[in-house]
Amino acid sequence: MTTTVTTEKTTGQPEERFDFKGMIEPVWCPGCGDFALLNAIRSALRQMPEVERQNTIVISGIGCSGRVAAYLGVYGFHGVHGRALPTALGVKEANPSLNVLVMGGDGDGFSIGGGHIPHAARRNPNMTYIVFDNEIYGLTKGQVSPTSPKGLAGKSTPEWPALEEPLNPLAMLIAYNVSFVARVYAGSPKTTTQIVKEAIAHPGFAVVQAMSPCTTFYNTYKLWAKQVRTLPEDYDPTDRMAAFARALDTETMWLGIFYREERPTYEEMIAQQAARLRGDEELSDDERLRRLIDSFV
Ligand SMILES: Cc1ncc(C[n+]2csc(CCOP(=O)(O)OP(=O)(O)O)c2C)c(N)n1
Ligand code: SF4
Ligand SMILES: [Mg+2]
Repeated sequence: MTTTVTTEKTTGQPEERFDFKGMIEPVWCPGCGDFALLNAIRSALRQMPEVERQNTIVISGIGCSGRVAAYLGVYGFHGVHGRALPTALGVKEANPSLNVLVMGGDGDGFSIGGGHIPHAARRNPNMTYIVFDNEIYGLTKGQVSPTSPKGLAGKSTPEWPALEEPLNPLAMLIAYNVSFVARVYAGSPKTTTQIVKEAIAHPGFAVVQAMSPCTTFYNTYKLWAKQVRTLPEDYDPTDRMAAFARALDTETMWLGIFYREERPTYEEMIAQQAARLRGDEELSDDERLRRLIDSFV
């Protein structure tokens, strides 16, 4: 059931805001971190007057987390495993006025779909990708994922603990020059809401690693509770080397915005290129006159 909630507009007048609840109740296991992330994302959307349900779409991957497309009351597309990002890029470039949110798991985003991230980063589309990272394949019953710690024996492979080193998604995203890189934790919902808002407001490709314990196949609540800390107040997210240093500190699970940079978005660049090819780009009077004279000589 969907309801509306009352918020205060900047004018001080109460405004009815849609609560961004989908029509389907989540079927996640009790205690799954995805519940807290879903609620934090809904709060973020509610607090952003510029985000309306009719101009917002969630493109999700396949996995427990991928179900989120059905649980948010906006347009949704539950795509193919590992292909949420290219699908979202197509949607965004076809209709740049949409708020495009991409969501999926660590397996979906960093394993089968991992090759799409650097190319999205190069293009810098104005969209937000939230990776629900439980360090396990939840939907398919507990196989180890690209972020599982070395030595973790998934429930489906109890005699064969992971031999591989885990990926470091934050270091990878910073190396790819993703223009907004952040980490949040399901156990810190207020910070999550705040950072998701900033990610959506960021004019460019924003990726948020959202740590989400899987109570059924890899319950990390106690472990992560000891590891999480918020980035210090004087931390400078425009300093890329400092961002690397924090990302490489794997003893602490730092939460916050690691890195942000503003540069032209793919939509802006496409629009400029198209205008240039059509010959209707915005030119100064001097430039128009120069081109007119050139056309006579
Ligand atoms: C092409 C393809 N390969 C494999 C699968 C099987 N599969 C479905 S979900 C999934 C992994 C889910 O893990 P993750 O992305 O971390 O999501 P979670 O369930 O943990 O939220 C896999 C391997 C599939 N659906 N399609
Ligand atoms: S299997 Fe894990 S990730 Fe999937 S719904 Fe259950 S607790 Fe959540
Ligand atoms: Mg997972």
